[in-house]
Amino acid sequence: MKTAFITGASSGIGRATAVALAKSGFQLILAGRRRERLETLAQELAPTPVHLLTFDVRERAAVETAVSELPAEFAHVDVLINNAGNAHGLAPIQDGDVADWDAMLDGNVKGLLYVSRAVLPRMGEGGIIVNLGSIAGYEAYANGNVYCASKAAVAMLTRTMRIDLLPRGIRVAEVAPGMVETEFSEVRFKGDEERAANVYKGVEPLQAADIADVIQFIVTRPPHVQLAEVVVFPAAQAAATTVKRAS
Ligand code: 8X3
Repeated sequence: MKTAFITGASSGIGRATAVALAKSGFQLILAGRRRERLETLAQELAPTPVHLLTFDVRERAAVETAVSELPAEFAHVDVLINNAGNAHGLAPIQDGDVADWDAMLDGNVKGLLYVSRAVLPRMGEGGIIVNLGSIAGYEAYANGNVYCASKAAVAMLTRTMRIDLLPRGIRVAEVAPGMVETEFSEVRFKGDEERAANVYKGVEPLQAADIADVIQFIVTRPPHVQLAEVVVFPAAQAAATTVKRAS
């Protein structure tokens, strides 16, 4: 049985990916900050073997300890899904909140690095890493500043990881979604539900399961096939801020 390691598994795209990969016959290492949610998910996934890790990807020591203590049945990792990440705030650069900047750079960029560094020694020929980028990594938009920069870093890290890991036979992909309805906007707007709801107003956004489908496709390709970058929009979106809304 192949093993997939998913960060940010307690909600959104990570959770949906856990469901999709369980259906594809993977056993799962699910990492997240919210233990109770992970436990509920593990119950839902039964009889799929699941190992839970509770850590915040921003805490390097916690990441390293958790990965070093994986039990023998989960010691080899075939697929790593670097999904954990968030947007915090949407403000002009001159008004940015430093804590928001730190959270995005520490989580979206450094967290991805910490997890990859810890997990890579457990991966071998035929392994696949999928990094969750964003259309925000390809297009600048007003007030996106540090979030866009963090996702541009994910895009570039994906490309450079693919080069560095070529000799080891590890494939590396980036999935870059546009508008997906998850807790993303609630987190970005710090619980302001009205502002979050407005993001999806008059639009049928993607659901987490739509992105999970794409990830499932990437990680079930035959060994000679490497997806590199996949940008995924809902039908009503053509670019980061070009959206057709029903009035
Ligand atoms: C999420 C997409 O357009 O809000 O990463 O940046 S967007």
